[in-house]
Amino acid sequence: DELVAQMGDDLYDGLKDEIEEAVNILLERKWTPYDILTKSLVAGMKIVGDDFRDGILFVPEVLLAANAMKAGMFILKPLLVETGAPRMGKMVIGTVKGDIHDIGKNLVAMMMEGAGFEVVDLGINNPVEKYIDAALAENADIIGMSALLTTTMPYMKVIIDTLKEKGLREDYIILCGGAPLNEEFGRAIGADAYCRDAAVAVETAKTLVA
Ligand code: B1M
Repeated sequence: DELVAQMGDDLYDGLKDEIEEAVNILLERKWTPYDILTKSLVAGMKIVGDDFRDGILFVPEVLLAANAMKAGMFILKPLLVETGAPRMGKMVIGTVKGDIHDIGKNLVAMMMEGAGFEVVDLGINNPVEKYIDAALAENADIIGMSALLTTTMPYMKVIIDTLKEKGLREDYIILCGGAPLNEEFGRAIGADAYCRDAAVAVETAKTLVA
């Protein structure tokens, strides 16, 4: 699709207005919000990520791309969330300490809400106390952790170990995700599951709360 290819270019160039316009056009063409997310925005961000890794793009450009992506997600959010699905349970989710990446976490939060979960978003750069205080105060069923850096992902184990120390570990379903993680890592830190993407997070949460 020509428009989707153009969106890839526009995301790469950080063109927020163009991304918003294209998302609206795809909606008019009856694309589902989920397809718009995954096939245009997430796919486009992958290219940005590859060129960031390879030193072709730098932080300022990637920030612009991220902002354009967020603008697109902002349009899709109410459509993903308003499904009238029955209430499934409550999740607190945040990006771990030292890490400010939030696009993937936001996407997971949106899709969880769309699936009927109540979501409390703790934002970025969360120390262990933030997770635990919120999980207790909100009477959450699920704790979700996101990390995008190899240097911040070990902090997830700190959170789980602290819950264990306090005798709270078994009170929550603990899900983790983020690009540098894998299933083995999830097992090693003692999470209930590693979730490859937002759709998997929803499916896993549904299975585990049941
Ligand atoms: Co950053 N960055 N970044 N960055 N950045 C990565 C992660 C990197 C892989 C880029 C690269 O080199 N290819 C690299 C990490 C390398 C490593 O750790 N080995 C990197 C780096 C190095 C950095 C800085 C250190 C750069 C610097 O300053 N020199 C710095 C760190 C800042 C910090 O956190 N302390 C930095 C900064 C930034 C920006 C601010 C410019 C920006 C973030 C903007 C924002 O988030 N508001 C940014 C971005 C955008 C990226 C890339 C390009 C894209 C991330 C993204 O949004 N992807 C990223 C490259 C990449 O990931 N390949 C990169 C789209 C998103 C939908 O996918 O987040 O994977 P993702 O989420 C998925 C799944 O992983 C999963 O579901 C989501 C949806 O399907 N998931 C979960 C995620 N969290 C989950 C939680 C769950 C379940 C599933 O809980 C239940």
